[in-house]
Amino acid sequence: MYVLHYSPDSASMAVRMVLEELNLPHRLQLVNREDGSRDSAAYRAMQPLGLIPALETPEGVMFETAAILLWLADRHPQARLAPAPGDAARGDFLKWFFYTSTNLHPTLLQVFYPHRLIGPEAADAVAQAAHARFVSYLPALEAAAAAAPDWLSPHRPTILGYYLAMLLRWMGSFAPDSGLRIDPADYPALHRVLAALETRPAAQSVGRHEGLGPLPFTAST
Ligand SMILES: N[C@@H](CCC(=O)N[C@@H](CS)C(=O)NCC(=O)O)C(=O)O
Repeated sequence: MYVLHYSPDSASMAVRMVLEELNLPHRLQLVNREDGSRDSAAYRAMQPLGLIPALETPEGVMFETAAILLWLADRHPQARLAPAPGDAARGDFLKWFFYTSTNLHPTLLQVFYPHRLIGPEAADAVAQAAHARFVSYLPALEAAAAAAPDWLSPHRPTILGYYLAMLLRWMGSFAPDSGLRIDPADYPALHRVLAALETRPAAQSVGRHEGLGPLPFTAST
């Protein structure tokens, strides 16, 4: 039995959707982000930085969203949520999956939490700069998605699709006058992936439980 340490509308969301997508029995363990439980020795033993998510598996604890998603896809290859090792498309998929986890995700965190990097006097400038960098990453991804490869397509769910959908949901959540909002409709191929994914039972079910609204990925448009 998997145990997902989660918090609503946090990075556990994509993992939870993929667990649902794979119909894997799992228990949810809410991590309270306010009461310091992320800093407990027990939680740090699972996730050394105290971040969400962590996934307990029969073979040990997994952490880092991208690692968990890839591990799940590889463990359950019949669902084809990612090209399997040995598949000719594996290389292309890996490039864009790591592009997302090493560029988009950390940069997004700087947009949301600039004060973790710098004092209040420069926090706004850091957020704006990180936003510009995040935007600069999107045209290449949009071009990759335009070819609707099996690993990022509106025709099938994939771990890269869920990962990107989550990140773009958050970037779409800023107020229009903040200068930080990204409208996924500006990226039509990616938008098609998000619009298809958000209708899936897995996304809808998690969306209901976590209060993400009826269109969890494109509502900002
Ligand atoms: N690189 C980590 C980042 C995870 C992360 O930043 N999680 C956020 C939630 S979205 C978190 O735990 N933040 C702690 C907090 O509440 O401040 C991963 O991909 O798992």
